[in-house]
Amino acid sequence: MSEEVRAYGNSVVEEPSGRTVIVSSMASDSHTWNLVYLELLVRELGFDVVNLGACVPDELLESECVSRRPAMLVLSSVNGHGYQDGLRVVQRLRAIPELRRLPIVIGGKLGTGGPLSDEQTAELLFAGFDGVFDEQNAAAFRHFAATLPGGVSQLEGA
Ligand code: B12
Repeated sequence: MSEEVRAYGNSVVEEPSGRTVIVSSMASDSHTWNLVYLELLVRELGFDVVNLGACVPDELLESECVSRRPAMLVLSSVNGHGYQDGLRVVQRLRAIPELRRLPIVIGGKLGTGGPLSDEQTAELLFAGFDGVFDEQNAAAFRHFAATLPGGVSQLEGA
């Protein structure tokens, strides 16, 4: 086994590989092609991807992040509830000590009235997101991901 393991509670978790990114929807959202798109995009950036799929319960997101210790968590929502779901989920994740420094971003169609307001975006960032990407802002997301350890820019520089 190449990765170090250590005890955590009643289970055994792997130390972060630095190359795995979790892509996920949140509990209310059943759309899936957005996740397929993100999985391909993140792979193109040089990462391995674990795609948790649609309608992911908060508890499953928490346990997957704690056990896999990914390089980043990418949340996607397009059903219009992303702002509310995102606020709830990121506060829960940030309350877990192991996940306080995990890069967490969200994107998609996050509100019901078009793009989020600057105030709503600021609230999501204040609640714990490292990036909030409107659906038209894939370039900014690519830039963010490429600066993470394990991303393509790091590999090219090696
Ligand atoms: C197919 C579809 C469905 C299917 C989904 C089937 C499936 N297996 O995915 C079904 C019928 C189940 C469905 C249901 C609903 N849907 Co629907 N659906 C669509 C539709 C027509 C296409 C979505 C799609 O697959 N797009 C293709 C993918 C690749 O594109 P995308 O999802 O837009 O994602 C892009 C960007 O948003 C961005 N992106 C997404 N996530 C992220 C994350 C990051 C980090 C970044 C950088 C970018 C990013 O990148 C992607 C590529 O550009 C859209 C309308 C449309 N034309 O977009 C409505 C749409 C998303 N649905 C909508 C709604 C309202 C619903 C329902 C609430 C309808 C209802 N009353 O029941 C339910 C919600 C169900 C639920 N619990 O979530 C609305 C959402 C409105 C909003 N956000 O304000 C839309 C926009 C339709 C509309 N114009 O009103 N839907």
